[in-house]
Amino acid sequence: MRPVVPLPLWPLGEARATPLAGLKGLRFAEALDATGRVVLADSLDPALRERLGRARAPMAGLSLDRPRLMGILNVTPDSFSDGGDHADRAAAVAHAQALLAEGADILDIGGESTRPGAAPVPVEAEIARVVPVVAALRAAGVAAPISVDTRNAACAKAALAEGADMINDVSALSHDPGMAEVVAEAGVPLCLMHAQGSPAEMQQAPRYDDVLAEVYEALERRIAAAEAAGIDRSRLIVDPGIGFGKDLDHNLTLLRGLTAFHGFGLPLLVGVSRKRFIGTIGGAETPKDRMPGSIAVALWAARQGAQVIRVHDVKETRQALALQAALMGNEG
Ligand code: 9MG
Repeated sequence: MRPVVPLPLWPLGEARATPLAGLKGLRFAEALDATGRVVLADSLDPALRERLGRARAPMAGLSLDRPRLMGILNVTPDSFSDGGDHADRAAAVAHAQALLAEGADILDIGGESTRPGAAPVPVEAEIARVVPVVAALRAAGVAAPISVDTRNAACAKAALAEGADMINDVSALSHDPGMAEVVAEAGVPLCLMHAQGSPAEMQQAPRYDDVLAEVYEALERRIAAAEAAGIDRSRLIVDPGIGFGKDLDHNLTLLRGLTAFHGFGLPLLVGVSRKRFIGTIGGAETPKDRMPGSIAVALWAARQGAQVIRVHDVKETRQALALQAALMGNEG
């Protein structure tokens, strides 16, 4: 069934309206119900209203009462590292430090490309790319939270041992049967991202009857699986997985209905940076030319109450968010 979609009120909303997503100043007074009709927030199930509005638990020490930026650090052959080379590692560390200086709240380090069509990487190679960078960042005194973008338990375990704080699993625990245990034992936050299919084939023919309902229900099942495996619900973050087994219309429908995902009562992470649909709509074939469109969608996500936004262009997105927050009467 289609989830309830709260309609956020900006700027500042009415003081009497219902809080949304635990974000300062974000409220709603109306929502779309399962049939798409506008209903008053007051008429919603009180338990759902409570989940929609409650303050989110901090994530890796970051309070989530304002949108946070997750800076992307890919350590793949098409970016820096081809397997632990020292110069590549130094360049990756320098890039991470630059992202933090530009205003990233958390880093997301990944050693396996999850682009459409990307082939899986042997876990040993992934570990060789990611773990030395985590270790080098900690050795350099970087105290900022570090997330590791991995589907593999062995990589997660090794990175956590070197000081990573969180796991971002684009398979939502469905790739590696050992991942849940590693996360449960470490007691770290885990991002459960929705994907239809694996990166290698997910864009071949993505199909849904009702993409918003199906992604919501799939995430609900992954949350239940994580909890059944001993991961505390308070450590979970959800993500609709824009571009992961979704065509352009699927992506737009999910972004229009983003507030539905606050119904879990959990932090919401959104990643759109430089993705294909931005190039398609914005007429930018090359990913690096997709910054303006990426910022436009990041601002949209923040207005829908996404607590964490995953971006390549930290400085530019930070500036745009600051202006949006000022216009909305928030401190950003
Ligand atoms: C690794 N990665 C690439 N895109 C992503 C997205 O949209 N969300 C998350 N959680 N991870 C992503």
